[in-house]
Amino acid sequence: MESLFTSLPMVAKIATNDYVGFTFFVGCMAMMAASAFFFLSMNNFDRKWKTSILVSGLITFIAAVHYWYMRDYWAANGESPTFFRYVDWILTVPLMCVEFYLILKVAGAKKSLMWKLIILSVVMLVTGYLGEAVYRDQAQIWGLISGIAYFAIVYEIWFGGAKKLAQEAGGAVLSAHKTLCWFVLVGWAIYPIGYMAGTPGWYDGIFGGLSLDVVYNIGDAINKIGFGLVVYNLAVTANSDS
Ligand SMILES: *C/C=C(C)/C=C/C=C(C)/C=C/C1=C(C)CCCC1(C)C
Repeated sequence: MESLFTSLPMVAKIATNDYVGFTFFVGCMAMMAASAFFFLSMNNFDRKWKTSILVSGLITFIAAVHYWYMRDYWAANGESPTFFRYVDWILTVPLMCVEFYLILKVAGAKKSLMWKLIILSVVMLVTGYLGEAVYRDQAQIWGLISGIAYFAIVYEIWFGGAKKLAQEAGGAVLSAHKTLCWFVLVGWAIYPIGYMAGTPGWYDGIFGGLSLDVVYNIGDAINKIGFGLVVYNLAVTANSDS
């Protein structure tokens, strides 16, 4: 009997009160399901929207793979998988910036808009990583710099060039742009809460009791899958208009 068990791959147990492990597990499944949904529905749309749906699928697929590793890492070490987390973000957040560009292309969006958003997002994430993983003693300062880059993104899409383009496009594009703007303002604001929960600073008394990973996992599910569904909904609406 023993040989049977030793030849089976070991699967780590998930304790009933391990909320972090649970959200990694469910997050992984949700990202996989969302990817299948976006990829399989891609061909129902005009060429114009196909790329946008493809990018939605890529975002959830990249996340699914990282969640697979993060779930394992957590189960094996009981520590935050900070490295995998930020590798995931550095790939998926710029892709979300690409989504803004793709849907505004109908109104003549230029690549410079896309690069501006991508560079700001990279600054936001690299400084966040430095504060969370490298210079934890100075987490407040790095978090502040990251927050400034975040607000620059919010400003650009709510009031800057991206907003003008959305207004020129009007109709379904304008309403999808507005919804995505809300995702960035409210949905993305979940992340600094996770950061404050997991790093030392003046905010310890406020967010210290929360789990950084649970907060990040909730943020990812809302933002990655929700963002993709907004784009999907735009493609459905615009497809039936034309
Ligand atoms: C799919 C992943 C997404 C949408 C991740 C977004 C991450 C952020 C908006 C992170 C922002 C941060 C700050 C604004 C300050 C503290 C450090 C960060 C990196 C957690």
